[in-house]
Amino acid sequence: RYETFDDMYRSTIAGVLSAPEFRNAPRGNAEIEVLGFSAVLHNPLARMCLSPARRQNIVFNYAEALWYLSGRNDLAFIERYAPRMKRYSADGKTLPGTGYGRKLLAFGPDRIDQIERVVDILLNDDPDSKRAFLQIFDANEDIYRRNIDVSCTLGLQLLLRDGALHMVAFMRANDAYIGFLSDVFSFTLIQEYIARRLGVRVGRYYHHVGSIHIYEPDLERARALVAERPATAGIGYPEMPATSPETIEDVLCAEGEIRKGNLDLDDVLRFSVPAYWRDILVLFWLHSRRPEVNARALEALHPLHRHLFTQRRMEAVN
Ligand code: 5HM
Repeated sequence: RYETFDDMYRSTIAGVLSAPEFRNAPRGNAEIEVLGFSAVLHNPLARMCLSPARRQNIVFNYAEALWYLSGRNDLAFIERYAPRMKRYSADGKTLPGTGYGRKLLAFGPDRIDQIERVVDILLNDDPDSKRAFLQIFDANEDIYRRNIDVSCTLGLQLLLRDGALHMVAFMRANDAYIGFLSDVFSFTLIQEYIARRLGVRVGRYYHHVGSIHIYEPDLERARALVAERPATAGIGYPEMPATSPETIEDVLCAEGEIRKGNLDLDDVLRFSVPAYWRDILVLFWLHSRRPEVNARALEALHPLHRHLFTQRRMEAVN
């Protein structure tokens, strides 16, 4: 059990490095691997990695979580924040496996909004339910080697217990150095969003993986990360306020305007969404103006966002 993701991340990587069960190369990619991995995160708001050796891309992390909540799976949205995602798109337009948003908000031919369904079940149908499950991987996916983009996440279960919303994530495969960081970030943000929709506390986050692994090219950086002295936070974590689907739509709409260059900093700072979401828009705005770093925008950020953004910028400069 871990209090923060920072601890969970470091210790998981150390575990895979020190006691790999297998060395193999699925689809030709050499890796070390552990099977049947599980861990529990007690504070899902502590979803950031503070390591100076890792320098998490916080702008991408929020963009990915919002991309999931947008219900879209288009490359255009996420490519702006992670140009390398293009490699996983077979048609150059969509990411049907990796773009979980479509699965979450418009699953299958009936376009089931799985998030609204679990909110409705836990609010109005059966708060004790064990069925509030957001299915992601599905049997219609082409799982032969020829497909470059198959969902790694099987699904996310929500359980409302003693007034707190717990999430249990099931993954068939997880890259402990790269994917783990962004997956836990996005999933716990979705957990927090659903908890706010229900008006309940955020509970624990359980992470279960069939194959957790580190790819050969990342081994050196993974070793450097575990050798480093653990970072101490000392800064509080941002806490999401009550958020409706309309607020998410407003945030996505503002992201679109920032993308088109239509908003200056004052427009963003005045934008009528709760401060938590405005902070994330400031991150997108800063990203849109790179390599320039606007001091006033930086100053407006939550201290943790400022720390992570600045730390990442240093890497870009170095
Ligand atoms: O061969 P396979 O489909 O498993 O290759 C995809 C790899 O991407 C996974 O094994 C995992 O290392 C990584 N991955 C991840 O960690 C991919 C996704 C996208 O669904 C993810 N986390 N969310």
